[in-house]
Amino acid sequence: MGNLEAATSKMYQRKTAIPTSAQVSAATQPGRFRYTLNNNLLTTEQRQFYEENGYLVIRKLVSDEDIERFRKEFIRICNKEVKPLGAMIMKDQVRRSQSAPAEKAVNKVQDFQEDEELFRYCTLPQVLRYVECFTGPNIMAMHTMLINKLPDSDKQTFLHPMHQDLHYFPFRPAERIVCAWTAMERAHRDNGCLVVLPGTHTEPLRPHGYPEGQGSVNKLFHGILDLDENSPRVHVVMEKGDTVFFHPLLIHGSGVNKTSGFRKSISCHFASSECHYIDVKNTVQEDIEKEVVEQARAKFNVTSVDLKDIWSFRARLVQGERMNL
Ligand SMILES: O=C(O)CCC(=O)C(=O)O
Repeated sequence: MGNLEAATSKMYQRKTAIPTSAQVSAATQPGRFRYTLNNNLLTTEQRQFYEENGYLVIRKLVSDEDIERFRKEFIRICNKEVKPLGAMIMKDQVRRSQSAPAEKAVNKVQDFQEDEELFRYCTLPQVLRYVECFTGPNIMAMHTMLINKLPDSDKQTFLHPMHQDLHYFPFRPAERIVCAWTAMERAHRDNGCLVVLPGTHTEPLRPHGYPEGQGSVNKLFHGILDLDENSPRVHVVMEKGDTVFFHPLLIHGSGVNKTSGFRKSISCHFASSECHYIDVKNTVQEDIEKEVVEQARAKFNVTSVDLKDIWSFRARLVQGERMNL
């Protein structure tokens, strides 16, 4: 058994294994609301907005104090003072070759589920109250990221091409998955705020890859290959602590950072623990499976790991009961 599998089986034994489809579809509201569940938190207008647009911004949800703690932990990780198990520390391709200091070269810390300080983000009660409106009460944190959008180089490597997050996820249903993305400083057009195509969460998953001519060379920053560049876009300008919740089929991305500062954000994709894994063979997700599995096998030096193992390793229960994921 390799390191990853051993860690997975030791740490993540399922509490229960209850069949899912009936429960998940029972949780789906018939008729008016498809993407949100009945709750006592969202106003009808907020629900309607998410139903129509696929995203919802909640102002000032995360405190300055928490954000400062996340920022300090990010610097500790960059400086290798802490090395969270399984975390991927991704350096920008251009800055890496220029041997810039670590915090000026690291553009992403992914899979920080083993870092207690950063993972606190995924357990913040004020975030989970909103998450529950989309996932229901049994909540898994599935995918974590702290993005440090670096000042642009002439190669435009900090652009995040337009994509649908479901491209990366081998679990369903999409309606019971939501991303929470919190601005760690003001995010605006000049430093590469999120850009969304409202309403695209109602469309199917599209083929993704490395789009040509967009300047993005960073590993696994996939984009939609046949995107209509004229589709109406919204630049989601956010203040520090503002949090946007969005659907995994919503087409989104972010532009280059034209300022001399950084643009940091912390995010987590949450899913109902009643979601189930799917086999992505012969689907538009087949290629991403190969790339992710190859990357994990190289990183953990194991040969027998598969996509489901990788996701089980990342997944953490943050509220309620663990069912299928
Ligand atoms: O933070 C960004 O710049 C982009 C994030 C993004 O696209 C994502 O989380 O899927």
